[in-house]
Amino acid sequence: MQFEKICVLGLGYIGLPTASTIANQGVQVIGVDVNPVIVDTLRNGGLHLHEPGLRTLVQAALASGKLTINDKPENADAFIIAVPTPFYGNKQADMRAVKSAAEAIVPYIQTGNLVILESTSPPRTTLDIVAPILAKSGLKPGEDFYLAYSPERVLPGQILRELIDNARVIGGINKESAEAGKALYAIFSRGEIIMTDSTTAEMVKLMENTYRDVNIAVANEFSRLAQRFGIDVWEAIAIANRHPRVKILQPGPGVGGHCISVDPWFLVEAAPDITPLIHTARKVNDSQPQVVVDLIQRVAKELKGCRVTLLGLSYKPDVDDIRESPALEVVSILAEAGTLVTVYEPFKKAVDLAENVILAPSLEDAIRNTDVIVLLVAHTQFLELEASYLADHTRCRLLVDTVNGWRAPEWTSTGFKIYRLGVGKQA
Ligand code: SAJ
Repeated sequence: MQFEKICVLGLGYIGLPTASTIANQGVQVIGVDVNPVIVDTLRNGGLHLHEPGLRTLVQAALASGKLTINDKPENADAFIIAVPTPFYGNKQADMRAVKSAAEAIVPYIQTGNLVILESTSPPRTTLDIVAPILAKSGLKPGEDFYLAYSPERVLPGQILRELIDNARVIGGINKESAEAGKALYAIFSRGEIIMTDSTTAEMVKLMENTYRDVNIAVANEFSRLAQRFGIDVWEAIAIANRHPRVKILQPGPGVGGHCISVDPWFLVEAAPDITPLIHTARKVNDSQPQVVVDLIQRVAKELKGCRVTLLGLSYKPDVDDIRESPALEVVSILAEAGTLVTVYEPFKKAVDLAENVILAPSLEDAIRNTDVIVLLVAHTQFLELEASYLADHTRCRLLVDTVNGWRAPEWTSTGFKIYRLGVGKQA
């Protein structure tokens, strides 16, 4: 199958890099987003998200004239849907964006076209939700046009490299659709392209992230056990991981991001009677911010009125993404308890936080007048902080490290008292 023009719906963390990468291969791409702020920002040469290398990639695509930005689709050879699939408060998948993207394609789809869904979705979404919507065009899915599911599996922070190098899964609603999908990704993918059916491809994606969530949950539970039994979980994990068949992940303040903290719920929602382990893992990880707050309370003695500085707000190191970040939960539990919270997040200039929470413009401002400093996110710039620098900029000597980011001996010899998550014995 030949692709002269491709329409990418959704210009977020996945859609924008994908659209730009394809355009940079010389194919005409229409990038579509329903958010006028995103459309305007991109058209004016700006960027609405932070991802290493993305600015250069997008600018090259726009400058070449191969990428154009629009607020609605147009006729094309292929349509890629890369819109968000969040969940509602009750943990049910919110499929409105997928449905409206599919609806938006209906007037433009033509015989011989290919439609690919990339958004992470509950099992059978391609068959039971997307196919019937597209069939409103009068064309038959799988017969008159190809339809496939291909999950994005790139790691935020590494998106541009992984987009090209990772193995790709293409699940077609029939073999011809999988073949058409393979031809599309062959435009830019250097990884292996594996063909299967659409529901298997949906499950593969959910299984990958659920597997990781469950494994992080066990690491978090180990950190609680370590605390209780007076050992250092980080030391114990490092030793256990020398076993050739053991690879325990890292405990921390919880699991955030738009993927791992969301996707397992799609399986729990789809089959609650047979997913007790997946459900419990989610609850363990979601309760980890409370474990962090309990640790802060032990250090601060009294949360009410105590000045606490939190370093980092994003869901993981060196990204600006705060979606589902456990750090936000730590902020709100502390603020609720009457703690005077100051946050410093180097990747964010503005964040909507509770009224009494201060977002400091710089590290110096954040630490100047505080009682406890808490390392919540292992941003490189925090890990590189020297104990002597901190000692010179604050009178606070109480540190809480939730990510094993600071080597205790260096800090204690400079006069700090350091409390680490998952460490029941003090340095
Ligand atoms: N985390 C831990 N301990 C660990 C590893 C991670 O607490 O040992 C936490 C992180 O701090 C973060 C969360 O888990 O809050 C998720 O971070 P992550 O780096 O594990 O994953 P994501 O959400 O950035 O990206 C994942 C990836 N999936 C897998 O590694 C199986 C990525 O490949 C997917 O494309 C992405 O989800 C997605 O879009 O689904």
